[in-house]
Amino acid sequence: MEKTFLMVKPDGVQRQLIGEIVARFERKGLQLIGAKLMTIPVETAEQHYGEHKGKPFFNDLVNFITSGPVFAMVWQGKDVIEISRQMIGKTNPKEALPGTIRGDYGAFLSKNVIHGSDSLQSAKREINLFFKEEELVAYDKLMNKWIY
Ligand code: IDP
Repeated sequence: MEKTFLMVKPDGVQRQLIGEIVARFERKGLQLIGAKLMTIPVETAEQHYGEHKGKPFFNDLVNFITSGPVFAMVWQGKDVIEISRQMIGKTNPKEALPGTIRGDYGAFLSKNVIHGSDSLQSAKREINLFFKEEELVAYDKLMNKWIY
């Protein structure tokens, strides 16, 4: 089964959206296999957003993502990367469709509530950056036979 890294950003945690967001992915039929509330060390944030290094918003991005706790998660399911990106919506909440997480809860580009891996490669990299192997819990979800 495919895995992805999803993270409620500091704005989402402060706005008490963790439950809403987890509920959406659960109802979609995806499986939570790891989660933790944590404050991201600056070096980890710089690695996580490495592709944006050198861009004008990079420092603000790192400052923001390390400014308060995030809720880091690993979810599993068939095509989970594409499905979760669809559910998250476009990067800029102004353009994200209603019904998506950013479309429903976000109002500003740099405070867009949630992060989700955008490819198999970034999912692997981000899961390894945030989670140790023993923090991921493999378990049979009986409901899966009604989902797939
Ligand atoms: P994504 O989060 O939808 O994958 P990325 O392009 O990887 O989007 O950008 C990472 C994060 O950086 C975005 O979620 C957003 O919060 C922030 N960001 C992206 N572009 C800009 C910008 O032009 N100005 C300020 N912040 C930006």
